[in-house]
Amino acid sequence: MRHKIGLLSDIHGNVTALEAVIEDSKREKVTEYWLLGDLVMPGPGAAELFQQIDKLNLPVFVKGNWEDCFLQSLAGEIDWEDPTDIYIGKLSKYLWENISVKELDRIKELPLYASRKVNHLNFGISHNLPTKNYGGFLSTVKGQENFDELFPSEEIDIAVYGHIHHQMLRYGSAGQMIINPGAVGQPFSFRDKLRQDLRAYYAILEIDDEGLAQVDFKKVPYDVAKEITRARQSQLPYSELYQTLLTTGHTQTRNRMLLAEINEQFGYKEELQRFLKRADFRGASDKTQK
Ligand SMILES: [Mn+2]
Repeated sequence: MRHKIGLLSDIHGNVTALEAVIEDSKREKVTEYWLLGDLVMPGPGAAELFQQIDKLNLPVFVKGNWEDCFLQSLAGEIDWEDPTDIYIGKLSKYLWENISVKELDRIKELPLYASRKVNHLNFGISHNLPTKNYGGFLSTVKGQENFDELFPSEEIDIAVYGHIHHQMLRYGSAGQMIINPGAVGQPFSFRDKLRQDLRAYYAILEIDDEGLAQVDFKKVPYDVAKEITRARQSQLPYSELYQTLLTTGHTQTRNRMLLAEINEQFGYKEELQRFLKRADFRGASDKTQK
């Protein structure tokens, strides 16, 4: 049987990019989708992201590090001296306010790793490493031994992961394949000329009875101005930084000087401390509205 599988990763709250990719994938007659994590933040997308993915045949959804950052912020795991922690905390508050209990529970229940058999091929699917969804262990320049850790079992023929925001195809030491579809909502390259291509990236695997017939690395144009307007209208915190991200490809997550200035200007630290102290608040189970 012939399958066309859409690999979607690192949407990062960018609903407009996600919509464009879904539309393109329908034209391509994709039959199922695997979501490799980092669906949320720092973009304005919240409940709409779930509405979009719920329209898809989506048997795989693994948890990215930003999903964990969100849950950790809500659990109060914040270094109050770190402007980046406050930035992520404030974005987490925004997301919490704009999703339902059901969606929050869904994020909590996501697995780190999934495996699928398609025809005779075994796939291993993770955001980053099968047991660790964060860190730079699998960036493009790392050594072969790092990439071999994508294969926790001898059974796996093809490993699929996201996280590094680069489209990539390479091999494991035992001849296995490794495929990364790049980022839907936040494409990136260290190289200036390559980073100028800020379309929405994803990939399609075509699998037939003989094997992996085709890997199609795609880049889909989308309406960046519309996404920026969405961020403003949703009153997304740090929306000016989000605009910079969408138009230059540069994230400000680790620009602690700039984040400290914005946090100070809007009183985000105190606001977040008040929010997390609320008696009716503590993660999912106590959330009764929306
Ligand atoms: Mn990630």
